[in-house]
Amino acid sequence: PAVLVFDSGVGGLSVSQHIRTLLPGAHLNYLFDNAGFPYGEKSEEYLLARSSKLIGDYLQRRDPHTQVIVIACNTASTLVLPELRKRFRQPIVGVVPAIKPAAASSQSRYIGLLATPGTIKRPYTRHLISDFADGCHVVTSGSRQLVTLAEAKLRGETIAASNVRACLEKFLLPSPANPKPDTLDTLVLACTHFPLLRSEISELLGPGVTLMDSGEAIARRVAYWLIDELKLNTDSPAHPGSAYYTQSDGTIEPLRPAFTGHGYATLR
Ligand code: DGN
Repeated sequence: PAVLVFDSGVGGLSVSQHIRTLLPGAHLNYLFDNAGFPYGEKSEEYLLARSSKLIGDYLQRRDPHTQVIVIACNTASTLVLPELRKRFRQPIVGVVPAIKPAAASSQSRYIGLLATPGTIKRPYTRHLISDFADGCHVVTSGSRQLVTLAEAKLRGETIAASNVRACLEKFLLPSPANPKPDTLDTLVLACTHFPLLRSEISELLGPGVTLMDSGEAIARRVAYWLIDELKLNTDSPAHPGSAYYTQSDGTIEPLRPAFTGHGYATLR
């Protein structure tokens, strides 16, 4: 069964890895909008039009048999899911900040939310916090730079700890929004690029802070939609899948060689 994973860049790879682990027999394709990257501060109109066009064209020209579409990008998901669900018949799985599980597991009732500036300012995210933070104090921070660092890491570049640290200052230093930084025990990684920097982030925040993302929950949701097919296909071998990139006019091109979902090398 074919699953399309969509992101602006390599962030969706963090989600793809969870899907591959849970569903090794699934046929996983990857579409990344490198020409539209980064999504973090794009206008809502742009993101809506761009994601609908790309996914529509992909389904029409590349793989009409796609069974599940994963919007592996918080910045897009917190905005475009209702519109995409209206337009396409396939189930659409989105990724949104893991505020609810973070609030459920925080002992100190003091949590952080790290995302792109776009995700932080969305009404959707504000409602998630007011409805599901369950009385926890929530420190939020939007970072564009950390997305760039994740892309650089997957290109094989060395990432300086001081650069990652600069992106985490809001959680490390006291301020009116974060009066007691030492109390923070859970950080939500609400951008799919950020789990790619999990070890660097964890090193800086220390072992007392649990990092939470939505990758596993997304994989379980994809499995829910594919369960019948997978029952019929339990022995099917892992499929290499294909990756596609974009040109600025929105044309979709296949990447060669085939996408294996591990590392940036195949995504250039
Ligand atoms: N990976 C995307 C997200 O989860 O929000 C955004 C990255 C970007 O394009 N800025």
